[in-house]
Amino acid sequence: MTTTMMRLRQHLSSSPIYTSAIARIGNNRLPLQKQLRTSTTARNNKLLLLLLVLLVLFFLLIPTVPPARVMSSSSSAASSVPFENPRSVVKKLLAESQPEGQGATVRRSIGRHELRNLDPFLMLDEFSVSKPAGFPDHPHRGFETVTYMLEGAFTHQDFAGHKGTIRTGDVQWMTAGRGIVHSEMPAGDGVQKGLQLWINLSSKDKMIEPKYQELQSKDISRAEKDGVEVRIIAGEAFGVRSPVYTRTPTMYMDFTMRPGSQLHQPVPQGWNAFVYIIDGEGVFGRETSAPVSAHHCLVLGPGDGLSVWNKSGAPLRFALVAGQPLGEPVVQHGPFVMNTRAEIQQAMEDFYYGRNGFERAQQWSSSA
Ligand code: FJE
Ligand code: FE
Repeated sequence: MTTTMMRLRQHLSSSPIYTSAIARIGNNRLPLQKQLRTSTTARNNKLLLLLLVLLVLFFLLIPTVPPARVMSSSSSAASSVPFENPRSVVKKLLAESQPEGQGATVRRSIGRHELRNLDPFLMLDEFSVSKPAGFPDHPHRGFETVTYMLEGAFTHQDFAGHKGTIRTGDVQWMTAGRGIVHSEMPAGDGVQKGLQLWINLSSKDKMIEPKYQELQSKDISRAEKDGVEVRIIAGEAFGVRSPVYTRTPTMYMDFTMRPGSQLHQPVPQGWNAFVYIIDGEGVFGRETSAPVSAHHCLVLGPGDGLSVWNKSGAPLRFALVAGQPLGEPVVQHGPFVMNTRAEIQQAMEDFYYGRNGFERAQQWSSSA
C-alpha cells in the first residue's frame, strides 16, 4: 500500500507539470500567493458566469430548435402547406357498384358497413341509371337529400305537387323534415349520373316543414385560381359563397384541378370531412402519399385544411364535403332517420296511416 503511494508520489514529482507548478508556488511568497488565489477566483467567477450564460442560452434555444427544423423540412418539400394542422387521409374506401331502387346501380361509400355514418352524413351514392330503372315512390323523414347531376337529367315528383327536372351541373337540396314522398327517375336517354348525399338533421329540425333549394348549373357559384376550378354547392371557397342555406352546417365543393396544379382549401376545425373522387387521380393530404383514383372515398382526419396535388397528366375532379357533427344518436330504418327507436316506430305508423306530415301519402302516386 504505502510503497505504491510512494511510487505514485515519486512519479508525480518527477512529472514536469507537477514540478513546475510546485516550483512556481514555492518561489512565490505569501502576498503573491494571495494575489494569485484572488486572481484565480476572479477567473473562476468569469468562467462560471460564461457557463451560466451558455446554460441560459441553451435552455432558451432548446424549445425553438425542433419547430424551426420542422418548418425548414416542410418548406424544403417544394411547396409548403399553409395549414397549422393539415388534414390527412385516415380511411380510404373504394365505392363498389351495388343494386338499389328499381333496376338502378349505385356506388355507395358512406352508408356501407365499413363506413356506417360520418356524422352528420348518412349516405353518399354515385348513381348511374338508365331508363326504365330509377327510384320510384318512396318516403323520407328526418334528414336532407342533396342530388347533384354529373351527366344527364333526373325528374323528381313529390306528393305535394312539387315537380322538376335537374340536368348536368344542377343541384336539388331537399330538406325532407317531417315527411316527403317522392319519385326520382331518369329523364334522358342513356346513362344519367350523379351524386346523392344524405345529411342528417338535428333533433330540433327533424320534424320541420319540407323545403327545396334548387340551383341550376348556371346559378352555381364558381371560382378559379392557379389551375383549380371550383363549383361551390355549399359553403365558401376562394372567397366565394354559395347561396344555399344549410340547416346542418355543411360545405360541399366540386373541384377540378388541371395537371400540375395544387390546392390548399381550409376546412372548419371540428367538422367531419371526406373527399369523393369523380374523375382522374390525385394526391391528398400529404404530398408524399400515393395517388388515389376515381370512385374512392377518403375520410379526412382532424385539422384546419386539405391540400391536394394533381401530379397526373389528366384533370382531377373530386367533391370535398364537410359538416358539423350533430353528436346525437342515429337510429335509421331505410328512409327514416330519427334519434330513438320509438321515433322510428312513430315514423312508420305516420307513413302507414298518413299522419304528421304524411297526410297526402295515401292518395298519391307519381305519374312516373
Ligand atoms: C331510398 C332505396 C333507394 N340512392 N341515389 C331505399 F334506392 C332509395 C333512393 C336512393 C337514391 C335516389 C337517387 Cl336519385 C340517387 C339514391 C338511394 O331513393 F331512399 C331508399 N330508402
Ligand atoms: Fe328519395
